[in-house]
Amino acid sequence: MRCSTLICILVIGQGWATPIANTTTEGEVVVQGRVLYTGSQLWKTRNVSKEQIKVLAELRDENEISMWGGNSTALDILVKPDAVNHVKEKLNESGITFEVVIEDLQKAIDEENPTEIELDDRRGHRLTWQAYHRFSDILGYLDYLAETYPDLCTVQTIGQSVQGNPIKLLKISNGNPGNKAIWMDGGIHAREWISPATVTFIINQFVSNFESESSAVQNIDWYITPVLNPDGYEYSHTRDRLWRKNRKGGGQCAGVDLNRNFGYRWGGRGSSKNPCTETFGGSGPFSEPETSAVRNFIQGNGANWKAYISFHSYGQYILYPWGYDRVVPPDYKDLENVARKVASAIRTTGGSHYTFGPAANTLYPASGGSDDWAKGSAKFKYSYTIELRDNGRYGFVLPAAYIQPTATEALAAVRVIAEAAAAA
Ligand code: 0X9
Ligand code: ZN
Repeated sequence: MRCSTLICILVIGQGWATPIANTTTEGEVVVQGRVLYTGSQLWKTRNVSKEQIKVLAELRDENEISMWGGNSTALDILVKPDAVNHVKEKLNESGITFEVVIEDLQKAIDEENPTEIELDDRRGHRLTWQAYHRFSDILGYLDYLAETYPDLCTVQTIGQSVQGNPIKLLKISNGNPGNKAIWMDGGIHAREWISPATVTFIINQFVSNFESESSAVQNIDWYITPVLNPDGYEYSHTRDRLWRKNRKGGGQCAGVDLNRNFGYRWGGRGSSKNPCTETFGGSGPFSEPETSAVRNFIQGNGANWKAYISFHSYGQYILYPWGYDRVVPPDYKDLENVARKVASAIRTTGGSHYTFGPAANTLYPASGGSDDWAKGSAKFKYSYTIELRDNGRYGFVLPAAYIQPTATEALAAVRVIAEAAAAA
């Protein structure tokens, strides 16, 4: 940190050295070990039929596009620079309507995160909610909390990632023995930077204004892991902004999708056996240290678990089980009612529209998710995946200026879930 008397400049990014260009087998340009997305475009397609989806799937298999988010009503695709003309032809030929949302993804990436921010006389930690921070800043913040609020906050390491990074868990508790418990995690998917930023924002609000929170919030034991996939998170900062999985293995086909690795109906629809794909579920349920750390902690801890919340991005959804297929649990009405209240609290707080519903029906079937395991195996009454902003204007590359508005809405969401948990 560079400091004058009152103002500190926090340097967040890393410097650039002389560029040496390389190309991956995927056709991406790598400069100084960093994947560049110069000329890649984000397109939004509309109302894609089952037949038209096949065209997109072919283009994906030929490595001309990759799927980002949304569902068939509005599906976002990333078009590789060399494929722009061919994909345009293909889409026109098959009657798929689309609009270009980001002309040059690398430019959007370069503008997403300020590298220097000014801070007023800050002591004790480097975390802000004006920029996306590196894993070390987030860890430093958790340690700062444990030191500064020893009666309220404790930090423990519940496991180690594939590359040996600590999976840290913050417990916020007033120590009341009758408390119910809520689990929150962020950063299961590396590139969804808004997720850890939102989780730490919620932590900050709870801890620094604990007395002004509702009695429901105060009388819950909060167990919070802001970055469940630290290796992937760091990799998305230093090497490839669009990295999703953990960093198991190496080379072109590294990584397991941690949200396909949880052990409830593992290996079913929407998860892949091919390590080279984005949705590889791993060699077996809980094969990964990051997911097994969650299972071991939750199963061994004996807390009175009531709600499980996983933060992801993007698309603005409140999803509840099941995700593995288009079916719902017997008490889905309870989950639906809370989800409706969550959506309305978000709307009132920040104006954003969040769609709610069972995950497989609302988004797509995908097995091995944390939400399904929490509901199906660990028997949490309420289990949600919250897909944060936005709706595909920036997608994963959401500018840092949106952290505070997004997280303020999410805080309202969590308060609603706390009320439901307290009453459960
Ligand atoms: O596909 C996912 O893992 C989640 N979407 S994301 O764009 N963040 O990757 C949705 C998961 C919903 N839950 C289940 N399918 N279980
Ligand atoms: Zn995700």
